[in-house]
Amino acid sequence: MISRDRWSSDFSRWFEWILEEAEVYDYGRYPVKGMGVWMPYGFQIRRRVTEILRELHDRRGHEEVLFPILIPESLLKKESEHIKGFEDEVYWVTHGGLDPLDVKLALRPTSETNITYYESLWLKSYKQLPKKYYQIVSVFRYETKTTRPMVRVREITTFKEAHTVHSSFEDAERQLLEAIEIYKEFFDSLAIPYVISRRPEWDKFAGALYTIAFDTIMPDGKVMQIGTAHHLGQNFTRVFDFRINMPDGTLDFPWQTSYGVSDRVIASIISLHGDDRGMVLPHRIAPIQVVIIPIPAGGEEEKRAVLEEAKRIAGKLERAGIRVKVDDREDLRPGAKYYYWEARGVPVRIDVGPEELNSKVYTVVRRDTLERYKVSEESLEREVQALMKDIDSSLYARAHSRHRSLIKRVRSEGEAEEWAKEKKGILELPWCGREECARKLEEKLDAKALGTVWPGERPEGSCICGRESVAWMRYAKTY
Ligand code: P5A
Ligand code: ZN
Repeated sequence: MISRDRWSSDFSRWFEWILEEAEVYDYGRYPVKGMGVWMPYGFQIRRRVTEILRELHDRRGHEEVLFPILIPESLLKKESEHIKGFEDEVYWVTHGGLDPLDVKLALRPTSETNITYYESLWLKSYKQLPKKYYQIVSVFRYETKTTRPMVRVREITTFKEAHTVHSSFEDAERQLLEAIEIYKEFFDSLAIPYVISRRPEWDKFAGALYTIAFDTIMPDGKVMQIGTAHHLGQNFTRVFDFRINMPDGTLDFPWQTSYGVSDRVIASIISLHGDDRGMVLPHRIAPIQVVIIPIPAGGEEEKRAVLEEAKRIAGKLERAGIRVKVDDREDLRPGAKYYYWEARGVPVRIDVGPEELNSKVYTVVRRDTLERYKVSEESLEREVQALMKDIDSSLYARAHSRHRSLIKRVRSEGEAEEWAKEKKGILELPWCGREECARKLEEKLDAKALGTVWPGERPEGSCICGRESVAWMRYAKTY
């Protein structure tokens, strides 16, 4: 059992504590490193997050598919940059039972290769394009950096990968804008703040022309990549000899994009909206939105009456479409129940005791500020709905104001070095566009170049080398 730690001062221990305490994700006990178990409560959160993803992709014409988990070596190796980027992260299946396989099979680290192979069989004409597929699956990466629950796992269990095909470079570029819109809407709906950067050439996805990334700032000030979108050009379609009939009558290789998010999104929700008591969940993804605690007093009969009243109220809220739970456990005192549900991030709590039984005015407590309200029966549903929305906007406001306060724009190396003393959040500095200068700063600041502000913005001021700047380059300590 990990002891309770402070969200603000010892974030990484807090994160491990809350996953266990709130029974979200059992990590570290599984006998394979980098793999965890989604427990029932965590699974409910995860399921609601994937439902949002499905809705967002379906609404914009993406079609859900499911590809095999094994990719033969020959397919995975087709695109040379891609395999160069992934070869030291692939798990290989080499045997079937006792027999060595003639072709090694990879546990997919991502699915560009096997999906492109099928696209080349299915798609013959520009008239079938654009085509947008996605799947939500497990992928496997033999990560060598420090593994962490949800954040850097070796089985990524909630990998939403979208793969699209287009008849022109420009149309693929437009698709990236749509991907960015989808992710903006997704993160906004979960109150997760982000910055969008164009990753530097040397840090783009293996096999891509360029990569646009979403990053968020974790409570400890370190930055985490929470989503990426790649323009793949014709890199994969060429090597798969995937040609289509083009509008001008020629045969040519189509253009592709891919974009993905993972379990890291759930890690961000838990982390960014947490506090010393545990999680605070946005109501859309909260498995339980309202918990009702019967406050016993007096004799058995009164106890029964209070429980009946709690259930009656629960029924009313349920009929209004709210996810409610009455905590009728006999062996726990109300204080222990408060603690229990606060850790699990239930947005609203209602206390029902003998007094409420008579007055029909209930004590309602919001999880984020722990403020209490007296609410009468007639307005209970309305007030609870309003309160949940209000909690969501407060989570949004709190996370975004913290996020903004951790982005620092400077124009001189001196100020950059000042920032490097603490290295909290993101630093932005004018950049001339040459790798050499970014590398120099990475070393000097002991931080990573995240890429340039997207959409592009030309700063006033010059790069550390004295040349005119072409973009703002971001630096941060990263996960
Ligand atoms: C886009 C989808 C891809 O794999 N192929 C299909 C493209 N991009 S990516 O950047 O490599 O990964 C997409 C997102 O997955 C998250 N991620 C991880 N999450 C948890 N554990 C890991 N080991 C891990 N590796 C990558 C990142 O958020 C990344 O943006
Ligand atoms: Zn420079």
